[in-house]
This record gives sequence, structure tokens and C-alpha cells, in this order.
Amino acid sequence: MYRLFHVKHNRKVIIMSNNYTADNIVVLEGLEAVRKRPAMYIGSTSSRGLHHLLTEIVDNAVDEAINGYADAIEITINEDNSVNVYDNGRGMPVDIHPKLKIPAVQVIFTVLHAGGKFDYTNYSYSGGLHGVGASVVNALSRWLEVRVYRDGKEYCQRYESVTDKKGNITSGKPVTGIEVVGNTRKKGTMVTFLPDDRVFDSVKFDYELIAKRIRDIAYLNSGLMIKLCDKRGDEKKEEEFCYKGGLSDYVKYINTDKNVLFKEPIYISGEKNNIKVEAAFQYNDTNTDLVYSYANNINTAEGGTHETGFRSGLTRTINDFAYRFTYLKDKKEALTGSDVREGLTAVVSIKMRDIQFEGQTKEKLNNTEARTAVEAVILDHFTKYMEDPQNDEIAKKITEKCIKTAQIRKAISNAATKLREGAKQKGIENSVLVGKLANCSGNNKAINELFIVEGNSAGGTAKLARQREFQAILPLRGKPLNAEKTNFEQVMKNEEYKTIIYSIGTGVGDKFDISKLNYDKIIILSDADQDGAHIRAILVTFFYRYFPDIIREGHLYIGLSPLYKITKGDKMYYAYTDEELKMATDEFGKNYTIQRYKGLGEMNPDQLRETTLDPEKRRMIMVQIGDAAEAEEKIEILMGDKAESRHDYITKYANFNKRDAYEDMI
Ligand code: 28F
Repeated sequence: MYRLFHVKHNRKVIIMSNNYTADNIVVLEGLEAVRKRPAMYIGSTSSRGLHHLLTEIVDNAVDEAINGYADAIEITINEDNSVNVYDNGRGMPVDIHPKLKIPAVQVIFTVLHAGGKFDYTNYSYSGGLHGVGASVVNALSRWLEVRVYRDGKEYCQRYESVTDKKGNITSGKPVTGIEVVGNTRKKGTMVTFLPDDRVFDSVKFDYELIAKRIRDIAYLNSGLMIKLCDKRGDEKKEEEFCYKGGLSDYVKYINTDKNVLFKEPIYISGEKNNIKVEAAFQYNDTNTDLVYSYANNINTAEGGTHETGFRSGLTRTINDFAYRFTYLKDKKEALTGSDVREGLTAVVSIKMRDIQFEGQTKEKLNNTEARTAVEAVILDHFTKYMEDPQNDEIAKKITEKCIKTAQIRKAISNAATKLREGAKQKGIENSVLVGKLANCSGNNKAINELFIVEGNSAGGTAKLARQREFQAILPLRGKPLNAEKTNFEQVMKNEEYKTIIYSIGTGVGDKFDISKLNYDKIIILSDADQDGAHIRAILVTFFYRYFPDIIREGHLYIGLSPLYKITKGDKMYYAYTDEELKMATDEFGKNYTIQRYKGLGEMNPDQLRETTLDPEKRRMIMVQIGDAAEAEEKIEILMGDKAESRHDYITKYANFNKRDAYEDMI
């Protein structure tokens, strides 16, 4: 016997069974709560929130695939900006819910589930739980239509968020019953919805953003075919994502045009304590490691226990192997985690029940059982791989690479110690440093800025133009040395770099301590010509190789100086790009003069301050390591000799002043 208590403001509490244990109570809420505070359910009503609606529905389709019932998903962005998602799975249940007396599909779309899928769930793995459920999508849509293809019939139900006479909006209200609209041999579920422009700042879907997420999902579920079509405007587009090679293909994609240590990524797949573990990894010749991790297809950008397990499994396997085959002799030579991860590209994906997230963006996995499971699977399978005679050559390459990395690490740390010892003895602060660095007088690290300026003349002008309270100037003589780690001895001997290392104050190598950073911003100033861009690239590479955290924490900037000065009468405008020049000359009409700045040195102190140093007026690009793979490619642009692509790249980003415009910068 069940009793249904009607409590105020349309919350229904159903006692699911006679013994009233709390966990049997499914709290069912109406959708009003969602429209009142959308950000509580989807994070924000910006573009990210809008796309969250789509990923929620896609995740439900992917859940059907993970559980083995669907192998194809189609996503279409329609002309009217509505979007539909179809999966060829079993089709949502349409039978009347035993307790709520309404069709199951209507429950799914009109009742806010307290804890994701409920009662007769047969879901063993579900990313959807991470999300907020399909009902939130319905609540935040102008309308939503679901079609179910099952048992030879096509069912359809439509919901609308309607405004009544008094102007109140009823969210996601069924405007039809669940109707049989035809016979079909098709199977699966099709959901179409139009996000509500009364909720979202913009309802325009971003094709590239969706494509990136879809590509990830296809890599994570090998063999799953996902089709994405854009029917809007003139740029009609259609792409199919299907990767038989799953995670291995993903690693290959990340390592596109990289020098890799061995061709085929190592692929591991196993299960432990009901946790499915999959990983693929490969080494390239860069200094960074890139580990992407996922839990039930959700990108755990902040890592978590599964990633920790992967790292320890990897480190233990390589150390055990190195000792067992006497590459290493005594214990103190043990390889560190960072020794075995240099140049590593890896994708780790686990699937398990009731995943828990933490971290401010809820993108960190904290199930402890995931750490032990991943570590065990990696240790077991990777050891077998390394000891398999047919992989002898690769096992040797990996081990030797990690040992060499350890040797470089030790050498850098010795060189850094010598540098510091040497400094104390020779009082280097008084000679090289002072000669070059015009430090700022204030010592507030939170606002102090260090300008690394190309060329002595510009350096001189900058010293006059700066606000000495918080702006330090370090002039650089000509092109600095190429900063690849392999010639770190030269780097550590190079006066220019030594001065930079002292000026920033963090130390280098395993002595690096970001809390000792003397400046909040390190701003690279070089001419907007070939050489300038090349010097910029070399310096960015130097920081990327030796001080990646300075970049990661957002302290490194590229300062931009104007390319032209346009004057007409007493009016004057600085153009930082050719487009701005055109805008200005259109604006001025005629009788204007244009001065082309070849380099920083041509400006007088006032002009340099006004256009390039003054925090109120200057323009800068924050250097960020977004996707390290892209970063590598972008360094290639900055470092490479394809000058025009370098120039285009830099000017393309020249006029961003807002922080969020720095997306996908290196
Ligand atoms: C376009 C989005 O949402 N596909 C889905 C299914 C299949 C079942 C199901 C979904 C009630 C509440 C458990 C069918 N037959 N694509 C989708 N396909 N939901 S959502 O069941 C939902 C149950 O949670 C399904 C037998 N069991 C489950």
C-alpha cells in the first residue's frame, strides 16, 4: 500500500515502500525551481550553460550506447536554432509509471529527479548522473519534443514553456499526451528542443564547441558513430565521428605531426572491482606531459583519483622494469613521476557506478576505489607489455628515455645550485643584474611588472617611460639563445637567461618555487616585425620549457605595440593591426598622415608609455597553455620560419583586451 502526500508548492513525496527508509523516498519536484535559478542546475546561462543542455541530452544517448544498446547517434542543429539528438537504442520506456500514473517518458521530462535515474534503472554506467537530467533541458526550452521508436511504433510527446495571462511561465508543460504517430521499424529515441531565449543570453549553438565534445566522446567509445550536422545559414556542415581505434586514435590525434618514440600507442584495457579501466599512451619528444582523463565520458579536467592511479601505475612499472633489467642499480636512482611523464601523452578513461566529483568546477574524481583499480590494471597490463619479448625495443626506448630525463633533471638542479652558489660568492646581484635590470622601487609582488624589452634603445626608452614604482625593465641584447632543454648547459651559462632567472626569483628545475615570483606580470616587448616575433617565440619557449607554471598561472604576457600612428589635425589614433588602420583611415576620410612604426625604438617615452606600458591603455595577450598539443603547434608558428602565419597569428589576437578573449592562446 503506497500513500501519496501532497505537500505545498507541487512537491510530491512518494513513500516507495512500507518500511520508510529515507533512501526509498524519491523526492519529485516540479520544474519551476529550475527556471527560478537556472545557474544552480547548469552553471550559468551563458554559452556554456546553453551547450550544457545539449551535452545533457547527448550524454543520455551515449549512456544508451555505453550500456550496449545503441551504436549510432545523430545531432542536428536546425535552421530555427533548435537541435535534435537521436540514438538507435531501445527507446525510452512509454509504459505508465506504476506510482505516478503517467508515461515513464513524461516522468523523465517533467519531474526533476533528486538523484538521476530512479527505481527501475538498468543503467550500470551513466555519465548522465553527472548532469542534471533531461527534465532541466525541458524546463529551460521554449519547447521540447520527444519521439520514441520502439515495439514497432513511433510515439511522440510535446512540452512547452508557456506564459499564462498573468505572465507566469509554466515550464516544460506537456501539451500532448504520449501519442502513437505511426508504425516504424526504427528503434531509439529522438529529442528535439529549442532553448529558451528568455533564459539564455544567446541561443546560438557553437558548431566547433559541439564538434570538439563529440570528437572526444567518439574517441572514448570506440566504434560509436556520431553524426553532427549544421543546417543553419550558408555554412551547412556535416561531419561523422567514429574511431575504431578509440583511445589509441585519440592519442595519435593529440600527437599529430609530433616526433613519437614509437608508432603505435600502448593500449591497456582491464576491469577491477567493477571499474572498467582503459588507457592509451605514447611518448613524444616534448618536455611536457599531457594526460586527459575521463570518468563515464565526463572530462575530469581537474584530474582526480583515476589519474593518480594511472601515474603511480606507470611510475612503478617503469621503475620495477628498470631495476629488474639492471638499467638502474641502487635505490636512490629511482625515477620520479615527472621523469617518466616527460613527453607523455595519455588518455585514461574509466567507467564505474556512482561516480563522485569534487573541485570547484566539479571536474575532479574523488572515488578512492578508482585509484587502486586503475593503478592495479596499469601495473599488471603495462608490466606484461614491457616484458613481452616482441616489445623489447620499445621497452628499452621508454626506459632509456626516462633515465636520460632523470639525468637532465639532476644536471639542471646541479647547474641551478652552482648558479646560486656562484651568485652568493661573486655577488652577482651587484654586477650582471643591476647593470641590466632597472628594477622597480616598490616591492609589492602582487602588482609589480617586469618588461623584457628587445634591444637596448627600446630598453632605454622604456626605462624613461615606465612607472618606476611597479614597472621594472630588463633590456635584452638581440636574439636570445634557442631554449630547447637539450642544451640546458648553454642556457644556464647564457647571460641573458641568467639575468632573467635571477630577476624573476623563482629558481629553476626542482628548486623552482612559484611563490618566490617577484612579479605579477612578465611582459615580453619586442618589435612587431619578423625578428621581434622570433624573439617572442624564443622567450615563450624558454618559459614554456623551464617555467611552465609561470604560464599556467597566467603571469606571462606578450605586450603589443602599435604598427601605425594616424594623425589628422589635432586628432590622432594608434592602430595595432592593419584592420584598425583601415577603420581609422575610413573614419578620418582624407588629409590624414600615417606613420609606420618599424620598432619600439622609434617611439618617444610618452608614446611608448601611452601605447604599450600604461596598464590603462596598453594591449597585451596572456600566454596560456590551453591544449598543450595546440600550444606546441602554436610555438611552432611562433618559432617556425613561416613568418606570415606567425604575423597573422599574432595580429589576429592583437586587439583582445578582455580576459576571456585569450581562449586557446598558447
Ligand atoms: C536523444 C537522447 O535519452 N536515450 C535514452 C533510454 C532507454 C531507456 C531509458 C533512456 C527510466 C528512468 C531508467 C529503455 N528500455 N537519447 C536518450 N534511451 N532511458 S534515455 O530508461 C530510463 C529508465 O531511468 C530504457 C529499458 N530500459 C531503459
